[in-house]
Amino acid sequence: MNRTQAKRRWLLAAALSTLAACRPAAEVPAEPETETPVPAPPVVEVIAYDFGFESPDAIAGGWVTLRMVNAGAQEHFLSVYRLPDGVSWGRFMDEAIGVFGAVWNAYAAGEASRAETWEALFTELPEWWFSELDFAGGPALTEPGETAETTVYLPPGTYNLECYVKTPEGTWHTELGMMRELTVTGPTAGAQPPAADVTLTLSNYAIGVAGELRAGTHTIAVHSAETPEGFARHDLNLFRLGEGETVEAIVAWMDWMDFAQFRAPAPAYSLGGMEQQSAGRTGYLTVTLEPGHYAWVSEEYGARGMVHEFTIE
Ligand SMILES: [Cu+2]
Repeated sequence: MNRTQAKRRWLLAAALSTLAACRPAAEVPAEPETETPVPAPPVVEVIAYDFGFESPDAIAGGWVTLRMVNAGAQEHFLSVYRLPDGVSWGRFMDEAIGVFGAVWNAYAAGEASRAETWEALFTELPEWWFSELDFAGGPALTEPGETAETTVYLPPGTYNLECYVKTPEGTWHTELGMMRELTVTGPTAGAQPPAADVTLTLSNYAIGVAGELRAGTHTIAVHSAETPEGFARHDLNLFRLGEGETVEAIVAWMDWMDFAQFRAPAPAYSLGGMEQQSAGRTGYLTVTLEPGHYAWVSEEYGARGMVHEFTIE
């Protein structure tokens, strides 16, 4: 290398270093993140099968994502509710489920009319059934082979996991084993629910929709604003309607007091939703929507107008 070449090299290096010094600030590597990330809720997997739940005996509470895998051949859901303090799962089975069974069996045997049976449920079930059960939500009706999840808040306590769809022959899934005790221990530190892009508000008796449902994945907040006058609390089931399938047929099928109804299979494809929540609760569900025709349908209050049909282009 002669002196001229060396000088050119030096000039080039100097020019490059000047350019580097003039880089816009945006290209300077950012400072490392110092904020503590908010922990996502832990995922609790529950396998629903024909007929039972495979789930942990005990979990930590707080915000929890309940993921239900339907490994069965019939639709299942995962209703999750906390028993009153001092009521053990065994006592719950005797005093609530036992009473429900006796009232239902009298109805099935033709010893009581539908109206009398309805009345008997309100008079014979323990008062705490109506006032103290804390319905926390959970994945609603889900087609065999599908997985559905909800993120809900679980305070410590004793819970019941339940699915009461009927078999094609008319037997409650609960009678066949779809009831399971779950113990929830002290809250998980700091877990927060996901951010929602759509909110569905359930009141007496309407579904309020805030936000827009488009093709893709959504996190939907479902807020139960009021306690309905009926047997069940507010819930929402999501269905995809095929050719010729109607919301009217789903609403008729949801009538669990009709012996011929609420038997698997459902009259449309079920994609989860939010099981019953006590008033004041908000739960979150994540769903991926492809183009098609859909409906949100309340189990007990669909006949009172709690349905919402929508189309994804
Ligand atoms: Cu079931």
